[in-house]
Amino acid sequence: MSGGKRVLSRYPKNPILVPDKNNWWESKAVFNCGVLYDHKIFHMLYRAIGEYENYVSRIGYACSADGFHFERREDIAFNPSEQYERYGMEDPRLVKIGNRYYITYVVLSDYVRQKPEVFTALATTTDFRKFTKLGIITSNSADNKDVVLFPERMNYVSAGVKGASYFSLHRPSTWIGSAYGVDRPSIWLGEGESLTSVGKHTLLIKPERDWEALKVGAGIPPIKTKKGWLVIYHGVSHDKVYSAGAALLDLEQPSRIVGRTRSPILEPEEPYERFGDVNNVVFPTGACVVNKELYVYYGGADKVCCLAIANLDVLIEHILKEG
Ligand code: BMA
Repeated sequence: MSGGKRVLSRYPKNPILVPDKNNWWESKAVFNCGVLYDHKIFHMLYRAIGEYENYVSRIGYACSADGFHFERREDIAFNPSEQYERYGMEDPRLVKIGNRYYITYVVLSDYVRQKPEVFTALATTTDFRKFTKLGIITSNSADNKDVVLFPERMNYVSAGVKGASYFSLHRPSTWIGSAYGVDRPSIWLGEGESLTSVGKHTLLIKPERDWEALKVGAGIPPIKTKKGWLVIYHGVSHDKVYSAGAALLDLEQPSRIVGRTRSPILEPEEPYERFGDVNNVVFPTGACVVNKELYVYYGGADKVCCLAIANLDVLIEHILKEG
């Protein structure tokens, strides 16, 4: 067992959320959940599939007082009201900026089986009941998913001028080739003056090792720690195995990587990670810090929601040690 795998421990009673066969929109799969801990409540938005005919995803809401036992709402949390959402809303990621919650989620230009173009959209809420849709935030022809927002606006000084920017991580799959300096889909740092306009893009994390050789994508929204912004991302191997790695970004200059794990901190091992609608997938999409412990929520085999926990300091030391 590699050192990395000892850093993160699976919750022994995984999975924490399974399909509800009595509820039409979430009867087949519930996975890839965004989770946020705020005012002693764990808020969860999760991707749900209720019929396989067109593999359309919807988004459900659940909440918990302890992070392990989630109570779900019976109705769809987040209804497709816009034309761009009609083929599915996938992989919600959640952050709180100021006093609002923001959700980035994937939308498709057509049904999954038609090989649609992929975009990411943004929405906001204050109560998880009423959502305001802010539209698509990624550019055309970029096939862009795995978009996560940093939870705050960051100040900078450039040429003596003070400013503030919003940062995000995103994965434009078509940005490959010599013009982009990378030959596999990679994680880019986006920077903009608002959450919906991102003007500057910097290549950040590209595949380097076998377990992430095919592509990488951001997982959880970055978490601010004393040693840097903590990023947990997924990597896909040539055998299409989805594992998770971690990195630390400089607090003031997030384009600078200060540490990155060489081997995965989580790999599909348990049956609920190895066998599902897509086999061999661990797909982290949310994390919270509670009493110095990091709760990492992830999808297992595109079928269920799972949890693994690390001591935050131990994980950070591990990332810095790996280089
Ligand atoms: C990615 C996304 C995720 C999914 C993963 C594994 O491209 O579609 O929602 O969990 O593939 O199938």
